[in-house]
Amino acid sequence: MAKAGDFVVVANRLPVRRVRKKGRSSWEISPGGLVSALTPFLVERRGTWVGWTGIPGKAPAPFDHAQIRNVPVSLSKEEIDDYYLGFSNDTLWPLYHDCVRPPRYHRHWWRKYVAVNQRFAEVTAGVAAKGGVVWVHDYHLQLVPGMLRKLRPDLKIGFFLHIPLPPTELFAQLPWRKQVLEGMCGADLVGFQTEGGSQNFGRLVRRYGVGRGKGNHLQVDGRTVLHAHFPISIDFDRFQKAAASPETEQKIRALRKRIGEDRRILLGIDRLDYTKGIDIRLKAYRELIEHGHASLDDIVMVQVATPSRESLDFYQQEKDRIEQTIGEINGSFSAIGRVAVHYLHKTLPFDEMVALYRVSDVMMVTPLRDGMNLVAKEYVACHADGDGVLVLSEFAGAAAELKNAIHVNPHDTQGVMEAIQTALTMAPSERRRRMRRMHQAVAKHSVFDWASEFLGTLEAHR
Ligand code: GDG
Repeated sequence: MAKAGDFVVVANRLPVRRVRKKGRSSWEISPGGLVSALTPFLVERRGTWVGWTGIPGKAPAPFDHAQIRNVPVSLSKEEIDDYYLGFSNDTLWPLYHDCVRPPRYHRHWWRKYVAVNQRFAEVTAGVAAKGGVVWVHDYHLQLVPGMLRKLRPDLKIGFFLHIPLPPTELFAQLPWRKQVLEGMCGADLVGFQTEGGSQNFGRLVRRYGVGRGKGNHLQVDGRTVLHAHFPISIDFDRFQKAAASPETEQKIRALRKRIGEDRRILLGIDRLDYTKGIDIRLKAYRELIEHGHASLDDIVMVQVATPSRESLDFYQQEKDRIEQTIGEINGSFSAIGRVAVHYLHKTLPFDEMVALYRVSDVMMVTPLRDGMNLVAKEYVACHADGDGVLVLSEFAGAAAELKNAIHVNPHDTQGVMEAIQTALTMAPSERRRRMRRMHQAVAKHSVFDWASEFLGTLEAHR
């Protein structure tokens, strides 16, 4: 029988967040793909989750919530600035996304990144059972596998990077590149979203002399480190069911009434992040109208941009730029009662997001670089009807699986505009054929398959 500490997940954030209702505060599950993917495994194995609560200061004592043991790690205000906002989101995030913004390198950020990773490793070492399995997540915690291996060589350690790993030419910029690779190589299994990410890792480890070997097996300090790609997915049934519910039908009718029965809807849903290419699709949309390729009597755009990392300059600038562009488009082309772009800067409730996915005729996913992009898969899962067209950047990890999307190069505005035109004029039979194929592909590989494939490979590793 499973005992406490046999299975430990380590991520920057805990799966719960503190909420205040009627003057009383309590813990609530944070909605999100990773939490729902791992919950069944955690419950079955009496699992533990190590992470930050989201609140600065001293960490509360470990507690149980929804059958999962939560072990909080403390972060001070200064550590949030340097480890989280600084090194994780202003150094690694832009560097790993093809330097679409210049990464900033500061030694004091790095020092805090090391210190916080060490704390996560120590807390984890204190709760993992002998011979237990530990799964570490994402770019915030790349040093944890190496640190944990030193503290607890008996553990089986897996690491998964949710964002892309760039090629040598870019990764080489990082002043602490060798330490980061050594940290990741503390794991027995290192997982990536795409084959390209996994290949980049192998090359980098060999290039900087951290390990040797061919193919996906690296020899590091007398151990074998396996690296491979495990494309993440979604809780397909949840989206499919929600999309087919009578409540969604009702919401769709209400949306249609407000937006216009005959106008085709072009949708974007993203975190407001400069990697997501929101500006690109706006530019393409603007040109489409400006050059008379489409009329606002027939089309309308809806862009949901959920607030994200707003204290960082690049995010603030991106928000200003997007809002200015939308203002200009609406100012130039809208008429009373016929808006060109509906813009929502907020996080929508799940059921409203699903209704938008269902009602939209064209989904625009145009990131400059994206680890996977779950929005693309969610849209497809909501279209069991076989309708709807997905315009998808070739630089999103999802492009490898969603081959029947209209692929675009997001650096090519003309190409994006033509792709939207193609989507709008595609014959219904072709549209359905493509969507059905993508729907089958996503149905075949849910986020639960992703987690069990990763854990199965980790447990089989010797
Ligand atoms: C990182 C990687 C990788 C968005 N707006 C609303 C809302 N969302 C939900 C979506 C989706 C999630 O947020 C966004 O996931 P993405 O995958 O698109 O992007 P990142 O946040 O950048 O995620 C990415 C992912 O990790 C997983 O490994 O795919 O490449 O960058 O699930 O549904 N949810 C609700 N309201 C909104 O307004 N309820």
